[in-house]
Amino acid sequence: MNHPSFEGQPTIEAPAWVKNRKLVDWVQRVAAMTKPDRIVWCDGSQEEYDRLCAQMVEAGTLKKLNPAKRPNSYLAWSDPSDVARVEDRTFICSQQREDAGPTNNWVAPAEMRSTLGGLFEGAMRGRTMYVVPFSMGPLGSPIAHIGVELSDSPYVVTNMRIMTRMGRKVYDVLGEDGEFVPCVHSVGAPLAAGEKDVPWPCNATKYIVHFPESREIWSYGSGYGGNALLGKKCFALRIASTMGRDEGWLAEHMLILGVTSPEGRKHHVAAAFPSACGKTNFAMLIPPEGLNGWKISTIGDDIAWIKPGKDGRLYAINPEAGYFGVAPGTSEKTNFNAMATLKENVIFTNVALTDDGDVWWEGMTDEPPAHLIDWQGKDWTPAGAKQSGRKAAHPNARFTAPASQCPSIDADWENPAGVAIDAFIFGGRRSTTVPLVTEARNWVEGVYMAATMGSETTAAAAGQQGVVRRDPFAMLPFCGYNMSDYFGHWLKTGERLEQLGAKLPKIFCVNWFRKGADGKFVWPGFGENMRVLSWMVGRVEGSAQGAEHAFGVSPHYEDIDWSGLNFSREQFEQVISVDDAAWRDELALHAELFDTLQHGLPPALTQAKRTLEGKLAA
Ligand code: SAT
Ligand code: MN
Repeated sequence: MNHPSFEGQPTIEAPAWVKNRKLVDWVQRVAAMTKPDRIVWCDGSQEEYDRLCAQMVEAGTLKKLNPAKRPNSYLAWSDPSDVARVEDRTFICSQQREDAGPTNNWVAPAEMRSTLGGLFEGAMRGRTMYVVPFSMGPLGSPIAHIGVELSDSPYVVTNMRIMTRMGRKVYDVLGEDGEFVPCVHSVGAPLAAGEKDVPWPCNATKYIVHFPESREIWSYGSGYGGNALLGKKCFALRIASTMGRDEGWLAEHMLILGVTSPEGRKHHVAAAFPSACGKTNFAMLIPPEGLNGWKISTIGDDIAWIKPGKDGRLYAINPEAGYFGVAPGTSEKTNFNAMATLKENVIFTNVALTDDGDVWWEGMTDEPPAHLIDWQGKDWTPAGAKQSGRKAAHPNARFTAPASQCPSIDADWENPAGVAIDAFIFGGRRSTTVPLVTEARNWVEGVYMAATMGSETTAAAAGQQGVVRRDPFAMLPFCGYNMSDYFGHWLKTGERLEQLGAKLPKIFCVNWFRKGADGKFVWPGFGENMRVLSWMVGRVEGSAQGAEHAFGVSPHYEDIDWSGLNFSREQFEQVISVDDAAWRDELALHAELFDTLQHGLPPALTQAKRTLEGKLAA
């Protein structure tokens, strides 16, 4: 198939296997605007991946790691200013401001299009524009959707090949007139003729823009993670959440796991935690000593697409094909399965380089190596770090690894029909107030818990860390529409399922992060979280006991299986207790949130709040 060239532009010859006219037209239009030197239609092959990696090694973007230690793996160091998502530069440009809601940055679509027009004009000069077709979800699954990203970053192409089903097969599913979400990405660093490139091009000006009505994504100025791998937060959460609102399904910031009891009964759980709060660890959990009869299998570690089935149950798929996980803190002890997943075929970003050509990060081993090159390319020694406090790896350093390499991967992880969800878990990072685990007494109370969730901020987003902010459903940075309407959508989903006569999934709220007077975490977390999970399974099956308090049901000390762990009644009290004064303050913060979200806030939630206040006063 040949297409006419136009002035000043390279000939856009789509390969014969690209049959989608709309796609070819769009590529032409974006090329005419961004003016790349050449266009490469990616096929997703291993040869293409290897070639791009070799090119990036040549350009200094990647270092090839020692193949004896870490076969087929690479290390990228980003520009020090481009290390996390930029929430204040992320925009939802719906026609109506109210449709973006008070928690999103909104700019009128016409105004934003004119801004983007200026930024993208000639933005890819001197670079290659890659056409990256990808499927979020198993190819052809009724829950999956297709996107195409045009990017001038080979780092994006190689990461997208790990994170999504990327390549030629997508065109077969797309056919001549299939729908796709168009995603345009530029690092925003055009090259003048003969100008030498830098290893990590980016721009101080950043725009991460979503047009929910036309389902478009435009990203400018960053090469990093959620800013640039547009299938992930931009498509699979912000755009997909609006698709879900319109079509009656859910796109959530959730891991998905299978939990099999010692008796062989299997359940599925989807759990929402904010970025860098341990979703990957929880999804790959290995049961501790004493609970070895239990088994956890991994379906996804970050995003769930969930659609109601005809039987009234909710079926979830993981739209991704890889993990973009936080490296620091990951070790054989904290996440054995992740470490096994990282043995080969990995792209590391912003971790440290060892003298023998491997990687290291804080928490990977008890003893740091005697010498490293840190993520900024500087010499690093443990003694030097003690003095300067400088980390070898950036706190938001990441690994990109294929999901198929995870030893705990669930047999159904690519099942196009998804898995039926039995329970939802919502969790934040809170050093005080919120108990280890609480079960909501009903769907509305569960939605209330999730809606009012708070969490201390982490390094996954630029900005101050460790301050509590409300993060409803762990979706604050990811909901593509009005948060109040999103709550309404959850309530409606529950009503619809109930009408179908199905048993609704139970909803739990957890907090692994309560601290004692010494400032240390009281709950050991990681594998020990299995004890909490097994209690939840007992509640789902109707066998486990609990104590009712103002906010729901929590276990007594006796209701948890403590075999193999020394955890005293007093320690348990520290993580499970409900302090009335602290909760009165907490409810005042819920009131603040509800004030902000007033417009369109479902009355059922205001009512739920009044009920809780009544119970607390009683
Ligand atoms: O940078 S990402 O959005 O991909 C990771 C995260 O913040 O969860
Ligand atoms: Mn995430």
